[in-house]
Amino acid sequence: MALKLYEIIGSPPVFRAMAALYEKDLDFEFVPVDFATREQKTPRFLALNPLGQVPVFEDGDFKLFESRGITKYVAEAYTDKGTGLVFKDLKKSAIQTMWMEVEGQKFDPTSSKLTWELFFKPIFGLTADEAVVTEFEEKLGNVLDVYEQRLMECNYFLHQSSSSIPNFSSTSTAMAIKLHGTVGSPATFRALAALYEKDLDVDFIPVNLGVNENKSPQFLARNPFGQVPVFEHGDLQLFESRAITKYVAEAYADKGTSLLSKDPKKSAIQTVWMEVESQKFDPASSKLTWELFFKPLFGMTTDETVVAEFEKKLEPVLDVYEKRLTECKYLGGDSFSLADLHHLPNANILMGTKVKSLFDARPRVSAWASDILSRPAWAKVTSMLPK
Ligand SMILES: N[C@@H](CCC(=O)N[C@@H](CS)C(=O)NCC(=O)O)C(=O)O
Repeated sequence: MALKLYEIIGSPPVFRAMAALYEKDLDFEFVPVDFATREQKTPRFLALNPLGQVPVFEDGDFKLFESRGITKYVAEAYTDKGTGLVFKDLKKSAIQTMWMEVEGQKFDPTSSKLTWELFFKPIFGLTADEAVVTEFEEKLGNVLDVYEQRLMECNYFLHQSSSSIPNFSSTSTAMAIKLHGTVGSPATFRALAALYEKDLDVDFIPVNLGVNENKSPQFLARNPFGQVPVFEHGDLQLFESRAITKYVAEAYADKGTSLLSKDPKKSAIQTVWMEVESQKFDPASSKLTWELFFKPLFGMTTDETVVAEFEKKLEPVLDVYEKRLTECKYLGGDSFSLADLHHLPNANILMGTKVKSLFDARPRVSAWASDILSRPAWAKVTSMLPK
């Protein structure tokens, strides 16, 4: 079947998708997209990717966007070809997902800023902003410190031949589940939402961020980034909320609400929209929750310029959602899935701020938000908040 990659050479996300295709030794056709004439914003291209970005991947009549959605599909659809890129074992795969989340949430935002300042700006005749470079070099340095420590434990983030891969005992799904977290933390609430959708009993261990309990040596041993939540299930320990939700969805596939489809193509589409949440919705909505909710809570002053800037970034994302929700009831397809669930913490906070008007202005987005926010599992999560 013909494989096609819509691309512009030099784009990091295109190179990410190409790297996976080449690791899998797959023949594919390049379809160049002419950025000079803004071909990526034409109706024909927007029908392939409503975000108007490359890469887009076609496997016959199956179409995907978001580079990490593409690499994951390629790795899973062509498991027996070329390099093995993902583990089938549930727990090993969970550890891999956790480090993939670290790349998406921590390495990419900092390294992309630096590639823009130090590589792309000079190419376009623009001047690098040294203050931004210094700020993001420091942030990247912190991530690379964690990588340095991790790479002392294994050759790659998780390598088959490494002796340090835990030989996971066959944890019974009935074993106690622990979640170290903080009430009100969006990431903690995201993990809890998945656990409650699955109707699971959780031993919740509160972590006091106010006294920096998350930076204690004991906590850093569980999550070197010193952040909540951390999940424990038998000998498996995970951080990064979206890695936790994915493990919970897969380990308890047949319990409670189904959160990920077992059909490979449907699950690939859900992954695409999970990536859209992580790469587009989360960066804008997290800035807005910080300015409009957390800052006032901590006695700090909201910066209205930042609010205006990030409202402008959130709007086109919500426009894409509005259109998507004309095609199906939920973002990932016709049923509720992790693609919707991952939005809950920030959407819930924003509904109590002036940003609610951006949701209200889009009827389908507004109906979708009310629908997902009224789920009993989410009500159970928010009932933990002080009254
Ligand atoms: N990408 C991470 C983000 C985790 C995160 O930002 N946690 C916050 C609370 S919502 C935290 O622990 N902050 C304390 C800190 O960074 O020192 C995830 O999804 O788990």
